Amino acid sequence: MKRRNFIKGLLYGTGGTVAVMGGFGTFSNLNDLKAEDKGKGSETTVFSSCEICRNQCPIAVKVKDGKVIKIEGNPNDSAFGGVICARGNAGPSLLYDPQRIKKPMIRTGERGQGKFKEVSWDEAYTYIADKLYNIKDEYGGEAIASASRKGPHDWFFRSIGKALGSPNFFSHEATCPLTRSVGLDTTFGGEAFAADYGNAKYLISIGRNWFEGIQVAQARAVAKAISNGAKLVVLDPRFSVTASKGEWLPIKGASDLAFVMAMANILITENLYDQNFISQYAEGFDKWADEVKDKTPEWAEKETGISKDKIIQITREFAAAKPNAILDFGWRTAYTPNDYQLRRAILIVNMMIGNLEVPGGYYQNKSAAFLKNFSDQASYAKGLGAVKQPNFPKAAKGRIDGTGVKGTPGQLIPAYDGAVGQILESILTEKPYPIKAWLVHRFNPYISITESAKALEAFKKLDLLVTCDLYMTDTAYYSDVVLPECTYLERYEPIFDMSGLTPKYVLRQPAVSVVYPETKPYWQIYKELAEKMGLGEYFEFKDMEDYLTQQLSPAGLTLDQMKEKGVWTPPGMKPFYLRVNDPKASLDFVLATKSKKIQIFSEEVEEAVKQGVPKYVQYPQPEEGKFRFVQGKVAVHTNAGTANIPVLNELMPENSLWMNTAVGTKLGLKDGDSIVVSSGKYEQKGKLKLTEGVRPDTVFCYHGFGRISPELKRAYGKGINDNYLIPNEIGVVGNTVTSTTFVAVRKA
Ligand SMILES: Nc1nc2c(c(=O)[nH]1)N[C@H]1C(S)=C(S)[C@@H](COP(=O)(O)OP(=O)(O)OC[C@H]3O[C@@H](n4cnc5c(=O)[nH]c(N)nc54)[C@H](O)[C@@H]3O)O[C@H]1N2
Ligand SMILES: Nc1nc2c(c(=O)[nH]1)N[C@H]1C(S)=C(S)[C@@H](COP(=O)(O)OP(=O)(O)OC[C@H]3O[C@@H](n4cnc5c(=O)[nH]c(N)nc54)[C@H](O)[C@@H]3O)O[C@H]1N2
Ligand code: SF4
Ligand SMILES: [Mo]
Repeated sequence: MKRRNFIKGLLYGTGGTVAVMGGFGTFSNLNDLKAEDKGKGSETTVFSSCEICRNQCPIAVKVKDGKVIKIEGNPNDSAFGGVICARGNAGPSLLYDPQRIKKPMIRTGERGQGKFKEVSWDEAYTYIADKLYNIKDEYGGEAIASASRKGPHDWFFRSIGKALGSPNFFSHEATCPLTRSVGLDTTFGGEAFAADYGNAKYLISIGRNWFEGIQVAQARAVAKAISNGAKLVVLDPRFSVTASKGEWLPIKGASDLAFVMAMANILITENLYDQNFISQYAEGFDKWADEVKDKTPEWAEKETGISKDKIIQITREFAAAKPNAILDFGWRTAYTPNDYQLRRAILIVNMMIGNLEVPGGYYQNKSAAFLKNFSDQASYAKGLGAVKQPNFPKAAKGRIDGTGVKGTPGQLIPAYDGAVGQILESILTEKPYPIKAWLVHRFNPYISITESAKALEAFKKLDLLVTCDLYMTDTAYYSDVVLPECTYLERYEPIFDMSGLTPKYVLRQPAVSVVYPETKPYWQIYKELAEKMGLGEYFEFKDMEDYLTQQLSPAGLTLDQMKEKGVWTPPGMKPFYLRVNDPKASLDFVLATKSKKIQIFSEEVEEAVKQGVPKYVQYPQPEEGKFRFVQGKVAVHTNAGTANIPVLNELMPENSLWMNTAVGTKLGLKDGDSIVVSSGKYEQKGKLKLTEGVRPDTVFCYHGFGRISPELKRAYGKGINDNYLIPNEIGVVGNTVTSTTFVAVRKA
């Protein structure tokens, strides 16, 4: 394969052919599959969805002689336009990678020594079942924690711990968009909101990097807005690909709230905000106006490093484009401890230009359940059903992270997600009580949660660590039991609700039989484990076709119908914005707060953290010789998930530390130097990249490198693990905190 051709096909192309690297395993119908030998002898297309990241973009998988030869975007979905991203092309490279884990394994040596024996599934289940029941008997079911990347697997995966009486479930969200979710919840009364980038005339990003932190439909929508003449402004301490498409404002890290509050100040003093919108739909505006009274552009210039004239200019332009302008609410929103206040402030400034439920603004996702409220839309409301589960036993104790406790910050944390960083703390301190077992699915706490060394210490203290993954990840390497899943190209999954301006359902189905005969889909793994443990009653379905039928039939849809196009939206339905024809339309069904108003002042937030409107918190700036350390995504890798996938590893085998050229030169450092980056307690070795594209007081690296599992033979030992350097600070709403650590850099 020529690397250039591969790259050419990647981003906005039609999906280049990815050469399949590595050998083929034996095919078998052991598992998921009645997809038998789709496409034997001839080329066929199977519509499914990608999982190289959790966006689940719709795909068209080209299969020839029972093998995946190419993946393209599913042309049946206009928002995606038949396009996938660079990483999505790498599906076959993952599928046929001989370095995937192929059999269940049980640890035989010391933890972290990497000694395992291959076992049968039955032995693996028996081992886990015995350990879990012993731990439950000795410490109570609450000593079992479960953590996964949020997704459809949760329903199956979480059933094990729940059935044993544990309240301790965690998604990865605290490391990702949790502060945004809390911001949305406390301001609008729900999380299911999105931005209509494609129709915006003005876009301001606060770190949101659409062209490297990719979701294909969003990247296309932003690109469309720009090509239609929208202005893009990007606040980021480093020059991202997105910044290169607009005006880059290299803001001081952790100071964004000052910029946003100054925008509010200007909108008020220059009378540029939408008073009608605010008085009809919002409450608590006076308290906010009071709070931002002294947040002048002059003040914000000192905090952010962006000139007052620039802040005024941007705010005026933003207001002039109202209501078709978006101050973006971010995605990975874990910069500072109080990040959720930044997210609330962003939402409030948006509401000051009245951009809710209009094209080019924010909107509530139009799910079937939502549409039922509107007589002219109800015919499109085809809601999915769910497989029923009996009630789980009530947990004897509260959660370790205090989620749900009234009058504390825990009150604000969604119980579904929790504060995943707390698991490390509770294992080590045994407070509020010990955690003895950790079940991990599709998640790599070593790389993904802050303070990797603490994760290793915590792993060592556990009685049971189980990891289900595709690879022998760093966390798997320290586990007692490793469970090999088959890939997304080899399995069914529940229907994915991707509703936006219309309802949308996306199918995942196997394109080929399992490549490695002893790998299984998660639904089967957890169903079989539950049955082994005498908990089969929680898995009331025969197989995934049965599960999908139970899901689809209430919507009047069939599995065959879903297979035809891979995606479904109600035929004939137009994008639904509530205020497009009537700017005074009721938003009673959009705003699920008690008062049915936008809570600029939130009583709930006041009760939980004594800050009913967002207040400014000033974070320290790095002293001479130190740098603020920030991180982010790169277009050709997903988080901690792809560093070892052959073609993606070939494209980018490691990261480097970005430092401002003038500063580096002054320190006697050269581009490409081997360096040590130190946060005091912890150090990482890596390579230096000198660039104009980062503030002089900041260093940056791409996330997901510096892997310690020798079984990741391509990625092992390469690059810098950002989370090795960052302390495991738990933010106000349970979030991790990744932009307030300072580091020093020296030649290795
Ligand atoms: N190619 C690719 N696409 C992905 C992913 C991936 O791994 N790879 N991951 C997916 C996931 S899980 C997510 S959450 C999204 C993430 O999408 P984004 O949130 O857009 O991406 P990040 O790269 O995490 O963060 C964006 C930027 O924040 C900047 N930044 C850091 N600290 C600060 C600060 O204090 N202030 C400001 N203004 N900027 C700061 C960083 O320099 C970085 O450029 O992308 C998704 N899409
Ligand atoms: N310092 C710092 N920390 C960060 C970030 C940062 O920018 N800076 N980014 C944060 C963000 S936004 C996120 S979302 C998290 C991501 O954290 P994670 O959710 O841990 O990362 P992922 O890359 O999504 O992959 C997790 C694991 O899932 C496995 N996997 C992939 N597909 C499958 C499958 O089909 N089945 C199974 N069983 N496993 C599978 C992969 O092999 C990988 O080991 O990290 C966060 N941590
Ligand atoms: S954004 Fe890329 S990697 Fe993620 S699901 Fe979509 S095509 Fe796959
Ligand atoms: Mo994320």
